[in-house]
Amino acid sequence: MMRKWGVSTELIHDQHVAERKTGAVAQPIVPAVAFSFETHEMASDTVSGKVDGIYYGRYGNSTLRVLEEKMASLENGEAALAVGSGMAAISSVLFGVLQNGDHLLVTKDVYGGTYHFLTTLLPRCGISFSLVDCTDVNCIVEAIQPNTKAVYIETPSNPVLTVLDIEAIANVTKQYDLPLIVDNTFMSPCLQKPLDLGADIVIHSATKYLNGHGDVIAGVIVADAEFIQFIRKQIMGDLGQVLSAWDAFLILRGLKTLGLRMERHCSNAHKIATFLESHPQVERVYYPGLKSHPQYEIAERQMGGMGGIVSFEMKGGSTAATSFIDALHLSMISFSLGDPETLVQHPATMTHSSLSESDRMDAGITDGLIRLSAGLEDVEDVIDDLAQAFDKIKETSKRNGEMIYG
Ligand code: LCS
Repeated sequence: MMRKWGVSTELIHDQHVAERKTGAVAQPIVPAVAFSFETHEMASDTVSGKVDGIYYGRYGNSTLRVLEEKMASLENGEAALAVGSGMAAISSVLFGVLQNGDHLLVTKDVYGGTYHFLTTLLPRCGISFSLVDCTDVNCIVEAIQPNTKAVYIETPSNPVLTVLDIEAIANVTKQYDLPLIVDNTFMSPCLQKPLDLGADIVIHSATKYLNGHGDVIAGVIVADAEFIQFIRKQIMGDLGQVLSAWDAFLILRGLKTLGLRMERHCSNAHKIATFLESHPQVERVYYPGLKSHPQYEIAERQMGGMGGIVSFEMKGGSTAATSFIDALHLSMISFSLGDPETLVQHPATMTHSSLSESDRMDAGITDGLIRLSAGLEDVEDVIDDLAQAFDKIKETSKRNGEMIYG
């Protein structure tokens, strides 16, 4: 029997065939909205779903199909759907599993946009939710209500990198016959495959590592073929969340280097986390690869690498954190993550500004917290940049007679 391909080979060759007419190796972009049929019967069978096919661009097209097949294969799922953003993936999955009167159980620290959707759009549709500490499976069991219809987790979480035991949570959700939805954005299928651990639906913001170059907004859902077909026809199509063929091409191109990029993101993040952990101006560092991380052992067992995101809390709270960010030269102040550039942001006032004060505190997002997305630079240059910013704010605080750093 042939040995199974390694992940980097899979990323490059899986579902990849040279274009038949010209032999082109790079993925052709098909911008077509309309797809023609030889007979009326073939057209009507495609619309009804009797035969699988592509018929109108709002429901997908042939470039998207290549991306979808590749993502299904990488996540070891039956089928996938590419959509216009990570939030389109999240909203269409949640609208797919929930309806008026239902309840959703959600891990207590999720991306701020997901929180915004939970607190604004879901209640308008008569859907309730509870934020739960999913590091303890007993809390999940206790929070299940008679109308609970799904469990939604993000691991590692944005921004404090809480690692959840997917297998242990899946054991509970299976017992209660609830679908387990996992946002796998921070890991990519290179580092974590939630379906293999018992999850039912995987979501990605492809805007991040999958595309990897900061020039596409996109999302991907991986699940069983029936659910994907339902979302494609009933939700994505009606809400108009489709991705463009050009963006699908860019993600397919980005995926070819995902293996290499993740290696560099992880090793840069680890070195940055180690530097930060020993720095006297830092109160606490959040990185799953550090032994001090509360779920270090789960991370070691569950993740193929510790990821590219490091969060840390500055001594001196909000003023220290924002002055530090302003003092950086190389790292860029920006939303998003998973780009070649090291990106730094202040979750309390940027990505997670929509959280209520108490939910923000429950999620561990203090005023002094900074999130850093390690880029692909030479890590010494990033560390030098961080070091000069620490020195600069220390001098300023000394000049102002503050006693933050002793
Ligand atoms: N899931 C996670 C874990 C995310 O971090 C994001 C975006 C999304 C889903 C939504 O993806 P999008 O619709 O933007 O493609 N995270 C962002 C962040 O941390 N900063 O800016 C966006």
